[in-house]
Amino acid sequence: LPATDAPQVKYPDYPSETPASFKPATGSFDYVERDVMIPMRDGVKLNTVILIPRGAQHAGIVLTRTPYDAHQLTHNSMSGHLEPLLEGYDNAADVIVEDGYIRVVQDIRGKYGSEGDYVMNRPVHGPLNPTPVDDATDTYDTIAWLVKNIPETNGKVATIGISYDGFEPLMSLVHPHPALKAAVPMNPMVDGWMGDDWFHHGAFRQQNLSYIYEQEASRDNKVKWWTNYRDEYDLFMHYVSAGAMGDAYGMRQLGFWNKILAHPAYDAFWQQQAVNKLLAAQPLTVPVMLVHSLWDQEDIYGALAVYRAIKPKDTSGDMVKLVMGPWHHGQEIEEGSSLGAIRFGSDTAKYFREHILRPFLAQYLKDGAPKADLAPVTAFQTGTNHWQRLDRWPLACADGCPGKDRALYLQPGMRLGFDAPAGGNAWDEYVSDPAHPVPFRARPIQPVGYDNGLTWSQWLVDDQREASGRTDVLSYETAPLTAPLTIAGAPVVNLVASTSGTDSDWVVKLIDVYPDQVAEQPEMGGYQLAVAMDIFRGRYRTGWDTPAALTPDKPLAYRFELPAANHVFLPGHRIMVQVQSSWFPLYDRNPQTFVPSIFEATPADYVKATQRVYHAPGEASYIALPMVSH
Ligand code: PG9
Repeated sequence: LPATDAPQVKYPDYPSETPASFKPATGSFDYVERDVMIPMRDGVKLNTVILIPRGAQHAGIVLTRTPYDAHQLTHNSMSGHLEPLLEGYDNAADVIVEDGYIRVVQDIRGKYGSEGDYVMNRPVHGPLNPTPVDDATDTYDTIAWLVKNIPETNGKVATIGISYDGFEPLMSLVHPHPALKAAVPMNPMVDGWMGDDWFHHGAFRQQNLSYIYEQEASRDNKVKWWTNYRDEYDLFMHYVSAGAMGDAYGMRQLGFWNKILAHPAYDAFWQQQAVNKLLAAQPLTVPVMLVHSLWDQEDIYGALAVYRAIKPKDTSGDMVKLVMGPWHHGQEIEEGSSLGAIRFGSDTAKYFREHILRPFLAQYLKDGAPKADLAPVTAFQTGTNHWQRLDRWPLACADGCPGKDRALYLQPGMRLGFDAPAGGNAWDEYVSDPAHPVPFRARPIQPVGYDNGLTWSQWLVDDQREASGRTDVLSYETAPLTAPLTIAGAPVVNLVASTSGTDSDWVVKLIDVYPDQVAEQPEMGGYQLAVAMDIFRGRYRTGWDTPAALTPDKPLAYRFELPAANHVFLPGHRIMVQVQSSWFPLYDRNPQTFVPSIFEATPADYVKATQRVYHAPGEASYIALPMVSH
């Protein structure tokens, strides 16, 4: 392209057909667009797209702050009508447009059209952020400007967003602006190490390298990731460790990648930016609706962690609502009648937007609107496929809940049952070979993403039969149930296991096995649907911030929560528990040799290990099921 500062050669008798400037004719549009650079308290200006329904008066403002390009998010399909313009990521377009809200989407500091420096999930001012500004102050300053400079508003603002954009409504709750009347964090990023995007219980989600690369390499994400492999399994095997891969891609130029390399354990860097911990220490002064996806393949930890942290502050019972739907990450603003092969009998996402989100926003943004008739918890029960109005969550737990956990024991003969093992063989074993890690889904493994043809969003509901047939996966199973078995909470793994190595990963899956034949949906015959599964990196067995070598061949106890489930195992179904020691390439391989940091493991560190899972008296492995009596 010609340099814009090159001397322009003009031919007066043959002028350019492109005018010096072009002004789109938007008079017929049903909205007015104002793109403004809003100054923050430190002088940095943030690019803000403001879309006002034409003729709006006393309208509430629905604000999203995003690292994903405000202009793109508000111009999904060029149209003179607001709804098609807003269709797409992060816009509950039907609710926002039909209820006449002013839609504001802003590039966060350091991204796309905004000025300033970018820091991933910028920690609040404090030990991790010495500057006087963070996403809380930027939101405060933005809201102050909006209610002062948009005459069409009634001065009421709600923050809303999904994922990283769900992290932002949580930040708006820290020293909130008085015009902030409600926050709707959906599938929010909350604790990147414990259970959201970067690690799960210490195992690194290495397929997100491409995200870090593109999100950090340039302000407008124009520097794109590259690969020479169709199958991501081959890509990550080629580079051996995530650290070596990062070096091969030049990622030590990227600030956040260097912070990940420097903090492989759950040290102060991660603990001090865990948003649930931050909000637990804040007063709760703004009503919050937390939206959680039961099959959230990206941030399955965040919403419920925040719910646990702030619900105790809700003395009125009106400040915190929780919604749990049978969705993948962000599916609440898409079509919600199915996820992969799993059918829900109705469009659960539209139900959420129409009957839960719409009245909640109206109550706080519309002058004179009625109080929304919402239960403290609105949860979709999978298996039976119906919505529930609940007074609390969870319904069952170790103590303090209406229902009690009940131990589902691994038993000899690959059985599963509520009787503690009384005899038989004491353990089962398999060889975990880092040269042949267990794929987390059928190969070829696709990249993380939502582009056409990618099914990343569905992987949590993939049929687990692929894994159950492997010799390095143990599968324990009950007999077919004769009565419904209901769980409503977080299953807790209590594993007794040994490894011949000095470090090890343990992946545990709680699975609903469909009957061998399902008349109304034949392809579901024998389907193995995971209702809760997660990984635990053995080096953190005695402390999240203190990795320690495992004693080889010694049965050791591992205890960790699986994601919450709200599920009924129906009669004729069986319950299955699978145990394995790799989940590749989503998670980096454990070399099974204890090293200071797995990011720096060498090829020689990767060794086969013999894994044993115990089910003997005194060495019983079980899942504490959050059971609800019928
Ligand atoms: N939480 C989502 C994500 C973050 C980082 C890596 C991959 C996904 C998101 O904000 O889309």
